[in-house]
Amino acid sequence: MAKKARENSERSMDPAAQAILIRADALGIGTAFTRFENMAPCTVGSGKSGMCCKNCFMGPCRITKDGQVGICGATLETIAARNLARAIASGAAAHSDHGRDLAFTLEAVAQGQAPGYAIRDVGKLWDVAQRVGVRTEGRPVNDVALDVARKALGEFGQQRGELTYLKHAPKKRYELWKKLELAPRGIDREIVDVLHRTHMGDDQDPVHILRGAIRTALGDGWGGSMWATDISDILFGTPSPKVSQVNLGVLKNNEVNILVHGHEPTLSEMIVGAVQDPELIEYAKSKGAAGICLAGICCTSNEVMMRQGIPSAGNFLHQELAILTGAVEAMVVDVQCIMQALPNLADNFHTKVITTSPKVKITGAIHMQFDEHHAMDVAKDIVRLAIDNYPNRGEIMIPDVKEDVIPGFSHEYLNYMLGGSYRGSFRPLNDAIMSGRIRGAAAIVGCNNPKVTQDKEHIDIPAELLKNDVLVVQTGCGAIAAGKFGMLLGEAAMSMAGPGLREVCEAVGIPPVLHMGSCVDNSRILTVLTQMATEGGLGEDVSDLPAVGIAPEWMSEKALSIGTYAAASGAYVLFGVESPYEFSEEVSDLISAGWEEMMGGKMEFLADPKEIVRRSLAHIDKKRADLKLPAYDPTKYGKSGDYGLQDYFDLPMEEQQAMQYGVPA
Ligand code: NFS
Ligand code: SF4
Repeated sequence: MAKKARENSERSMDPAAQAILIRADALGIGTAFTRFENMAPCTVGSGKSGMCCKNCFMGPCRITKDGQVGICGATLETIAARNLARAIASGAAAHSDHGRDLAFTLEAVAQGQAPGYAIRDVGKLWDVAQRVGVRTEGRPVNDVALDVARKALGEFGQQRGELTYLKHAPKKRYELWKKLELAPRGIDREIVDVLHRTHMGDDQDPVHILRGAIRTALGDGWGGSMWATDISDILFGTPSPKVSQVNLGVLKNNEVNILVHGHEPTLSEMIVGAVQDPELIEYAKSKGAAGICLAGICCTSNEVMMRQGIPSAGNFLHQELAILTGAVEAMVVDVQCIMQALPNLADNFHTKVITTSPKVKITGAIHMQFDEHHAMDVAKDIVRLAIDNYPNRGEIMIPDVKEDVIPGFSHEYLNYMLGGSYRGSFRPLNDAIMSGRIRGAAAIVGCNNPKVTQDKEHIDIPAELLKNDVLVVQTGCGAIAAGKFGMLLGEAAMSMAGPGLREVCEAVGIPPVLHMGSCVDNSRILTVLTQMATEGGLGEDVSDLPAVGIAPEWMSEKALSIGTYAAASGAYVLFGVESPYEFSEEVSDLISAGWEEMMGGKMEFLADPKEIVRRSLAHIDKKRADLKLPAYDPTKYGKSGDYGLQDYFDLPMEEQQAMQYGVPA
């Protein structure tokens, strides 16, 4: 039986989304929101009342009772652990393969075979080279870049030894990984290892299976993702704060609208260049458009927003809504998080969906294969096709909803911001935490999921944490959600943060929610946590820090890989929505209490956002106490959080929107 159709306000808390969902209903067009409501629930697959194994074709085996086993005899625990391990391997593969492609691009650039690209951040190249043991003194930039690219490529196919970046974790953490034999040997090798050991008839000890999965996830966080971030910075520049805008209102009613959606910055950066080509702008005008508007969706959007200030049309659940405006000439996609629904949906309008990755084709989409050796040519062809499509536009409806944002807080920029260019440092941040002005820190990351109201938990959870003087960093679709609701602006410190946090934000000149990039950029958070842990005063390992990680609306396998490497790095990670592994008490305990005992970090799944906040604050306070820091006292720095928008989220939805967007309730 299908679930019940929901009110639009239950589907999304974003007024832009709500407006488009009304339009979708009027046009009789389905979206992920309605498909979710029409989907017959599978209780076994959701983890609530059973567990399903499809690892061999004697099955599928559905385990719905205690003590029941699969045809091969596999227990509930083994099946749950194998399912989790496979999801982690898939997520790690996606992130890491993204990193590999960037390494190939860097190699081609260094060899002069990728016209249009350049090493834009030589400082970062030097920094990375030194970190991975590539000699720099007196060498030409391209030689160093080639060695760095090959060093990176080598780490994917490495068979023995360990990944280079592991040594940049706090010393205690690195030693723990060595002791527990969790240090990944090579990025690809660990992914293959998990796929092998979860094949029918292999590893059948849940603890042991998940150790393999931890090693794979560490190969993502401290390998594939970290390389992806570093090489992106080398090629396209290390992010620093930019002014930009977020939400569907960034689309223009009289310009050619092109959306880049997916993950890798390689093609989207070229499209950023192509849309500025005077010839193409003239061409757009010849078709009756006033110009060309480029915007992003999902993590590609984060990549080009934090480096080039390109606006974001929205996060994961906005991909269909953007097409439903009728105002998008082309949606250009590469890899990951691209709904197969797009080409069919686009058939209702004039929008062209263009796939570009050699790995991704979608029936009904136009394929224009991207190749870093001719990147600008491909980018210009795509822009031309979008322009040619402009005259085919029908009736459009762009919600007048957008918000200013200041994204781009890289680890490097935070150092500069806190200590200046001579004495880049985390000292002021650590001091603020030690004195109790800042109670602790939270990284809020991850997707949208139609199982919960779009963006609601991405906003409610940080709002509550800010009130409690917790500094928040965000990445991925969560960061875009925060942007939509004004949290990525300095003003948010005044209206939403507790007095201690507000004082720090004002002194340093930062928003209380820092946009740190895309999901592969969670590696930046690892670097930040490492520096906080080694700066002095907050212990000596990530597990000592008064900090948490939260994925409130997660949906992708990548999120599980991120959660696992964060936990294995010492963090307490809380997932919202629901637990796919709930039916196995043993595995649920293993990844929480079991992992905490083993490595000081853990993962928990909690459907109730209030409980997520409660446990986050309790964890932060416990870590403060363990560090012998003064207990957090909300009254110490003035009146705590009883001004401005602090009661904002207790208001009914219409009144929140009235305050946020100035529209009458
Ligand atoms: Ni992250 Fe980025 Fe968004 Fe989720 Fe998908 S875009 S890699 S997986 S949906 S946050
Ligand atoms: Fe069933 Fe075992 Fe095959 Fe899984 S591996 S489908 S539990 S027989």
